[in-house]
Amino acid sequence: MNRNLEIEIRKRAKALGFDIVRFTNADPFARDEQAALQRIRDGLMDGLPWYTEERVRRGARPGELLPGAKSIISVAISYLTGESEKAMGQPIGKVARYAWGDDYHKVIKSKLKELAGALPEIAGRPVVSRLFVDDGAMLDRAAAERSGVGWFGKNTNILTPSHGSWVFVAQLVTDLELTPDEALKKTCGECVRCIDDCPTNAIVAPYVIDNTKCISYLTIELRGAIPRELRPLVGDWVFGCDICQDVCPVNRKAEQSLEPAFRQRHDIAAPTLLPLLELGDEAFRERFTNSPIKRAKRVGMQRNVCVALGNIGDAAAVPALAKTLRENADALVRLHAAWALGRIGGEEARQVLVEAAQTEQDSEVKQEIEVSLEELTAKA
Ligand code: B12
Repeated sequence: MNRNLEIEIRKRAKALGFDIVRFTNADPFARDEQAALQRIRDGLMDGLPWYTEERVRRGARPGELLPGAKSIISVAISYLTGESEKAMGQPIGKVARYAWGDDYHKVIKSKLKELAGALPEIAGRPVVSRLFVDDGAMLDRAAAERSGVGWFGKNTNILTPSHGSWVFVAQLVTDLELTPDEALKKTCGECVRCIDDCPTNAIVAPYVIDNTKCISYLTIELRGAIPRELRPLVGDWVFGCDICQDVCPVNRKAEQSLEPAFRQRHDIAAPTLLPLLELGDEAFRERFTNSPIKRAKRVGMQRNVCVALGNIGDAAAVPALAKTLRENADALVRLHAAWALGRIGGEEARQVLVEAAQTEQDSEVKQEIEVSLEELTAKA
């Protein structure tokens, strides 16, 4: 066996653009399996129907994901790329940093494929491997922790000493014997900033997220209505949320990303909101080609835009919201437009709601209009 296997692999992975490269064995992730199963049983992963007990059991056992697995090459790559460029004079929303650039699944998979392709030459024998980044069953953060890529923050994000939590983590499971690195001996100590500052109180205990309250879930994964009581707390986030990372002291000294594919795309990091209400399905797909934002779908994004406009409270949004309430084909979007009009308030918004109450056919939208009107009357 090549005695410099780990050194060579690390060198290749770094040359491909990974910021951190570590190794761990392919033993099961026993603590993480139990924690994830408990989370499902406690209802804290509700709303993610694909996140099943069966998936967790498989994902916690690298040997089931790749028969003959001996080691995991565990990598991280930063997506921290400066501040967002904001247009002036119009309502704008916030997008979580991880979605400012190209779709990270594609970017990272292509790098890991190249790394996998180089392994036989490095090892001097055929190598079996399987890659994972985000969308596979693998418990990505468990591998990142055990290999020493970073430590678990109380917000459940993996914090790296060099790049903070602004990293994607990924793995190449292989049948190579690699000397494992040690897990880091770091913790968040007494710090609870992320817990205190989460507007929806989604971090219900250190290391435990209630998915159903996390703004990231509400704006990306949730397909239905955002619960009424949570809408004001979502603020101006229209895709994902970074609050628990923004307030984290470790992230203050994080190094910047060197990956060109993650640089912010025009009008994505801080999108002007009103034009987004006009997009049809085709235009949405075009605008967000090769962007993680596609996951929210056009309807989900327009729902989020309505909520953000309601929370921003700028009366300049009333005509666009009125048009959305009258014309948008999706009841889910109309319902949130009605809510936003009620939240912005004022005579013009009230008048739009009164008129829509006469014409709206969908019972849930009708009910939202009525509640919003009642609230406006109570406020007056
Ligand atoms: C489902 C999911 C979500 C869900 C649920 C989040 C969650 N906390 O599980 C939602 C949609 C809300 C979400 C949001 C986000 N996500 Co997400 N998500 C995932 C996914 C697909 C699975 C995560 C999972 O298994 N959760 C199950 C729970 C049980 O795991 P956990 O929360 O990590 O909890 C662990 C700890 O509690 C630990 N533990 C238990 N007890 C104890 C005790 C101690 C003392 C310690 C130290 C640890 C510990 O064990 C648990 C299991 O490992 C992974 C990709 C993957 N395949 O793994 C990406 C992933 C976790 N997401 C990622 C990202 C970037 C995000 C967001 C930052 C995006 C955004 N800006 O909006 C937010 C962050 C929200 C947050 N604070 O977690 C990255 C995180 C990278 C990192 N640095 O950690 C991942 C790893 C994708 C990737 N490959 O890069 N996500």
